Formats: sequence, C-alpha cells, structure tokens
Amino acid sequence: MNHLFDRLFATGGADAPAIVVGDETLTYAGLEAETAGWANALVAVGVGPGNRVAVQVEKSVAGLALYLAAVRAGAVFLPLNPAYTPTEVGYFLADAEPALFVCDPARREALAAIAGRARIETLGKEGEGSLAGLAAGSPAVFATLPRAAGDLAAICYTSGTTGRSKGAMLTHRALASNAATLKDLWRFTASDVLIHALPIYHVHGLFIATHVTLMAGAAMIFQPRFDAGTVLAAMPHATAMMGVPTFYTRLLDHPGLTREAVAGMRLFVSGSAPLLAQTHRAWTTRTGTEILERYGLTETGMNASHPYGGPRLPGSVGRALPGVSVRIVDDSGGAGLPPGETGIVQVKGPNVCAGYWRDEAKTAAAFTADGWFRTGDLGRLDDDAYLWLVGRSTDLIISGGLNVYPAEVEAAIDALPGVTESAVIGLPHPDFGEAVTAVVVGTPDLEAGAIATALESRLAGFKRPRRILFAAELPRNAMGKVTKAALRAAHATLYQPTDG
Ligand code: MCA
Repeated sequence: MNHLFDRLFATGGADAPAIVVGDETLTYAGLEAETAGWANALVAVGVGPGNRVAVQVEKSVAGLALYLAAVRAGAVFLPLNPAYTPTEVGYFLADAEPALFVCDPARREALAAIAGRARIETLGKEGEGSLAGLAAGSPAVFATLPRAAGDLAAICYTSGTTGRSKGAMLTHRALASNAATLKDLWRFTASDVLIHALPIYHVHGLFIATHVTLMAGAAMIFQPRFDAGTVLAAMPHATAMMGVPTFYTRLLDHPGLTREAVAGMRLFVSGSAPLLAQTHRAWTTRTGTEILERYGLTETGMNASHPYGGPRLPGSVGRALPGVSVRIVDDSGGAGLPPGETGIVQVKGPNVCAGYWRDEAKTAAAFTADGWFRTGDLGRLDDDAYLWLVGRSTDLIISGGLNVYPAEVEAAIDALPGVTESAVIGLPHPDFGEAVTAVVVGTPDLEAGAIATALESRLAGFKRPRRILFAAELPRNAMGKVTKAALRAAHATLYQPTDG
C-alpha cells in the first residue's frame, strides 16, 4: 500500500469529476491515468524510491499530476515557487540533492548551471516540455509503489530566523492524517466542488486543498492564479473555497461579491496569514456567510480550526484539530500556562514533520525534550479552548500568505555597495496584510531605485521590499540589538490610504 496515494484515490468514483479547468473535466479515472503516465516518466528518467524530485513550474493540472506521480513512485516531492531566482533555487538543489529537477522549458538554460548533479527535465504551462512528452508517450497504467506511513512524501523549505532555509520533512502519515481530519471536520463529501485558486508550490494549495478534495471524492475548479472576477464567476458552480486573507480582501473590493453570488457556497476557509477580525466581520455583513479560519505551518500542516458548526470567533483560529494537541508555555519553555495567559504556542500530533532535512541541530532546536514542536507563534487559549494568536516570537513577515524572513532580505541588502546596515520589517498593508519594508543606513548617494534593481536577481519578487526608506542610524536597545518594534511603530501607517 502507498499510505498517501491510495487514500487520495479511495473514494472518488471513476467517472466522477476530479478537476475542472475551463470547460474540460478530468474524472478520477482520467486523473489516475494521467498520474500513471507521469509516474512512468519519472521511473524512465531514473527516479527511484526516496529520491527527491524538485519541481519549479507554473501551476497546471500537469504540475499537480506530476506531484501525485512522485508520491506514486515513492519519491520525495520538493515544490519550488516559480518566482524564485536561480540563486535561490540553487540553494535548494544543493541542499536537497534531488535526482531530478523539473523546470519551465524557457528557464532550462538559465537553471542548468545551478542544477548540480540533478538531471533536468521540463514542463511548461501549456503542458509542453521534455518530461511532459515522455509522460504523454508512457503507458497510462502504473503499479504504485508501496510506502509506509513514516516514509517521506515531500520536503517543503521554510526559512529560519537566522541563516539558511530548512527543509521540513513531511511524511505520508503527516499529510494523510491531516487531510482525513480536515475532510471530516469541514464536512467535505463527493458533492463538493472546491475553487482552487491557490498556488501549488506550498502546503495550503498543494496539500490541504488538493488532498481534502481528493480524499472526499469531490471536485475542484482549478484556476491558474487568484483573480477575484474569475473566482466570482466560478462560485455558482462551486460549494467551497480555500484562500489566504488577500483573497478575501480583494473579493470584498469587488462589486460582484453579494449574497446572491455566494448563495451556493457552503464554506470559505482562510489561512496562511492572520485574517483581521474586521475582514471577517465585513465578509459576514456583505455575504451573510462566515469565514472559517484555521491555523497551520509548513512544518505541521494544519493545527487548529474554527469549528464547522460552532462559533467562528473573529480573530481566533479555533480549537486544536482532533488528534492534535496545542499548549501554551511560558518563555522559559517550562510549565504549561493556564487559559487566558499568553505564551509560546507548541503543538504535537501525527501532522508534525519528521524534522528538518539533514539538519540535526535545527531539528533538535525545533522540538522540546518531550516532543512538542515549537511554532514560533505567541498566543493564548481561552476557557473554551479557542486559540488566539497574538504575535510571533520571531520577526517573520507574512506577505499575501507567503513567509518572508527579514534576515535573508537584510543579508541581500547589506551586501550591496554603500550599505552599512539595514533592518527589514513588516508593516500593515491593505492588500498583502504585511508589506516587506527596508530601512537602510549607508552612504548619501544610495538610491531606493538602484537597490530595488540590484535585488531583482537575488530575491523573488514577493521578498523584495515594497518601500525602501533611509535612516542615519537604526534604533537599538541597551544590548545593541536593533529594536524592530520601534521601527514598526514609527512607520506603522506607511501603506495606509490617506484621506483626500
Ligand atoms: C505576488 N507578489 C507579491 C506577492 N505575490 N508581493 C508580495 N507578497 C505576495 N504574496 C508580487 C509579485 O512579485 C509581482 O511584483 C506582483 O506582486 C504581481 O505578481 P502576481 O503574481 O500577479 O501577484 P498576484 O497574482 O496578485 O498574487 C498575490 C497573491 C499570491 C494572490 C496574494 O501571492 C498568492 O496566491 N498567495 C498565496 C500564497 C500561499 O499559497 N501561501 C500558503 C503558504 P512585481 O510587479 O514587482 O513583479 S502555506 C502556509 O502558509 C501554511 C502552511 C498555511 O497555514 O497555509
């Protein structure tokens, strides 16, 4: 048995729709056959059980089939944001040492230099490319390789507060158990149709949305990217959507969002970044439906969720999922704190990753001696066991649902000529929730435009500062540490719309 793949395809009827793109529908039997072709192609290029398959492609059904095929072939999938620069990709490939790297045909040459020993094959947005050709010419049957619950299915990279990115090792158990729990909690059945407008290079779109849908035997309307008008046009044909808060604020900005537009939708899920209580309330007022918020991490998948039937308290992320435990501990990491007291959030459960890829020190630092995972988030539990997140113990920025680590952006800026030092902070932003902002100290001839241009080849677009500010010096505390809270307070309204 393949612990994850077999469960994903256990419910969907052969002729039932699995994926709808435009006016084309792929049934469960069709999707299974598609993944077989891709799995045969993977084996043909030498991918074996346990090998890593790194993939940096635009969102497409073929890209999703490639992921499922990697699971079938017993490989370990490593999804990469198409926005990553060759330098960024180079780090992941060097660290994960994949047997195969799949990229867009247009980028093959640029990326060949950084692929190391990995074999390169291609897959384009329109289904073209070398691996796509191989998959299309391969048999549509494949004997799925057995995989145990504890085997790795994927490695997802997440940056650290200092230093380089770490690869969270996600097992078949972690992914399958999380999907099964959420399917039941959110009451997914074969009658559901999910609007899938999330990217498939991250946990939310690749695992949560896809696995929950497939495990339920439901269908998804697959959209290449989020566009409010396109999502609204799909709503009469759908029952559910999963999104990041930016989806909801952009939909609220669209005149087409009305009670009638959402009449057939039974569930709106938000996650990956905090949903402002005011957005939650504005949504309820406008549509008569309540957004269900849930809380997760790359390392753990989902940990907590608003109840389906009970109160969806705005500003809270609900209760620990069945089978998952959440506790709040004090700063010293010792005793669990009683309800009402704020501390560090720790989680435990089958959903938690097996540690970081080839990094025993970071793995050891991420877990307590008694096996709890340190989330890096600060929060409190109330008397009804609802979790309220109040901040982070790290200075992580979440922009439009994507994590940005200031240390990485600061290092790129500090390496530029004329820069003495920099501090990168997240400031409240109406569209992205938080916007990456740099405060730079350096020679008087430094210009924001030149810094922005220099960063283009080093950092993916979502990590690059929206605004670059200059200062004579950075505020510091008595220990000499830059006080980012002071910087955030000083520039809190930088992105707020001004009257008049
Ligand atoms: C794109 N850009 C961004 C972002 N996305 N800038 C800041 N933050 C972003 N998130 C920039 C691009 O670099 C580009 O800049 C410009 O915006 C337009 O790019 P485009 O791709 O057209 O943007 P968009 O389509 O408007 O995308 C915004 C988005 C998208 C819809 C919010 O980022 C998105 O789908 N985010 C979801 C990410 C996600 O799935 N997160 C889940 C992670 P320029 O013009 O300068 O080139 S999983 C997770 O967090 C955990 C486990 C969990 O709990 O789910």
